[in-house]
Amino acid sequence: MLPRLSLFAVGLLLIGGLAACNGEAPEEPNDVEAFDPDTPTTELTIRTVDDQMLYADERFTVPAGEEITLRLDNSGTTSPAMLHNVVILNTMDGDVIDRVGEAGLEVGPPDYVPDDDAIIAYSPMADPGEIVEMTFTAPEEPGEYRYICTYPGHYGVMQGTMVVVES
Ligand SMILES: [Cu+2]
Repeated sequence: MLPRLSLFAVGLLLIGGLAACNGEAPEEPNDVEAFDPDTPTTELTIRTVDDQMLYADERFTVPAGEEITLRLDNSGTTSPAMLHNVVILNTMDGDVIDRVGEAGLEVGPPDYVPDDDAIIAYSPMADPGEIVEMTFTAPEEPGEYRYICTYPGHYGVMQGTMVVVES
């Protein structure tokens, strides 16, 4: 009887240890302010939706040719499934989106980003609870540009639109 109880205790300790590891993710979501998706800006933070494969901000607007500072706030808590990045493409073309999105799996960690001419810029992978930052020069050509998350299995639903307007 005693050995069984001990095993049970060890099991509890293991579960406790795992819970402690999960505790690295913040209990509260990051306190990041929303922005107006239609007002041109050179500095902004895109958020994700809790533990879903979704950007909370699926659209933002930047002035053409300007230096942009873009942060990604990963509000998820589940690792490793909810790693996210932002990969900005020079197109809205569905074939290109599929090509880059599916290549993420082949490339693997840490970035999951292929070497592809269609990529304007990309962020590091953000762990749950992490905010990552990227800087890039906005395209000179006004229009709409797709951004996607290339973590395996995400790009199909995890997409947004960068709008470039004349500055
Ligand atoms: Cu993702």
